[in-house]
Amino acid sequence: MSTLTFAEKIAQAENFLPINGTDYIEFYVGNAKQAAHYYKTAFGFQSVAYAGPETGVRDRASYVLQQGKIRLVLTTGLKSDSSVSEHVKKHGDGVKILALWVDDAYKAFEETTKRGGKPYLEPVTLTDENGEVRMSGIYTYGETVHMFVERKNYTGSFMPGYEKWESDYNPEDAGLLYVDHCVGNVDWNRMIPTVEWYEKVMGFVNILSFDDKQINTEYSALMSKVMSNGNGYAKFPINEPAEGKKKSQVEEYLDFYEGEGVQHIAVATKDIIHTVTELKKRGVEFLSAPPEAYYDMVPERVGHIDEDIKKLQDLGILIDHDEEGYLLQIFTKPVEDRPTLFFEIIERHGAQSFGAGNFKALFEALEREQERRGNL
Ligand code: TYF
Ligand code: FE
Repeated sequence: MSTLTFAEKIAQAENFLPINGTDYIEFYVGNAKQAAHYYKTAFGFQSVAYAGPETGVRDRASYVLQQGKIRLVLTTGLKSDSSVSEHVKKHGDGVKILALWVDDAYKAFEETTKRGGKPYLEPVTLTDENGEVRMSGIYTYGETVHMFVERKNYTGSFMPGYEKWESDYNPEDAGLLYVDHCVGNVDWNRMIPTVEWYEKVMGFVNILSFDDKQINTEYSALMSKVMSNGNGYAKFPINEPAEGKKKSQVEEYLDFYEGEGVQHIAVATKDIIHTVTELKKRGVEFLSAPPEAYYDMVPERVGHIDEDIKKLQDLGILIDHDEEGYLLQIFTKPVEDRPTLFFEIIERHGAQSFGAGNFKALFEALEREQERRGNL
């Protein structure tokens, strides 16, 4: 049992790859125009930029949305031979790129590829009248990519190649602020190699681990290790399926995504009651609430929290704590027809952990959905 705090653990990370945060998350989807409408209407994202045939891009169309510091890019292929269309044919809608904001995209590429990172994009400098953006990229698990984005003085809406997207339709935001963590699902026996890849290639450290004994409800067995960079601004838990009574939720994902990929994106809010109330009003579907007994136990299990437990219960929000504080979290159902990517909404009050005390309640709710799909 380690006695280091999270701050002490992440301080052990190497710093050959300074990261300032998540720059953007790019989804490859079947219909970017409609996906953009969904993320505006249901999640409260705002229109930022567009690239497509009108801006000189021939094979794809991309819509950039923003809420707080969270930037999403929704990209679709315009012909079946586009690499975007091929990705969507295999995986369905999903995350292609987890882009990290770095100080030096050329150095990021050099440092990571010399440690074994597989190139996706050689360093390039993109320029327009608003300045310069430098980018490079390497593959991580599956076909997923980490792009390194350097934007010291760029004043345009997103990056060269995109035009400002001014829309007459601007639903109010829902209080989402920043990306807290992005979770990857990897194949059987691939968690340890993936963790070692983050250590060696990216200089990350393992700050938390859950084995299949801890994460095993009746069916939903999995193992998980959380990787962090040196300032905690980039956190990537890695899940692997484990043997259980029936099919692991991670295995269901791998079957339907047809490979490894991003399982969930956790986005932070300062007022989860407001955020979740808004999202529900706008049609976002969440996993069902745990039973009454879960909420009866909260004072005993977690201690004092500032929020009204009754309100959290009405919304189905989960509560957990660690040595450093508490956290509130809730999970959407998958946002595609394939049971693949979903979102987590999280509000941290000191706690830097991931809600291990909620695993049982959470995974039982997940299993009810898995059962309804006939995949248990
Ligand atoms: O990111 C995490 O570790 C938590 C817990 O399928 C979690 O959000 C882990 C696995 C999973 C769903 C949530
Ligand atoms: Fe999470």
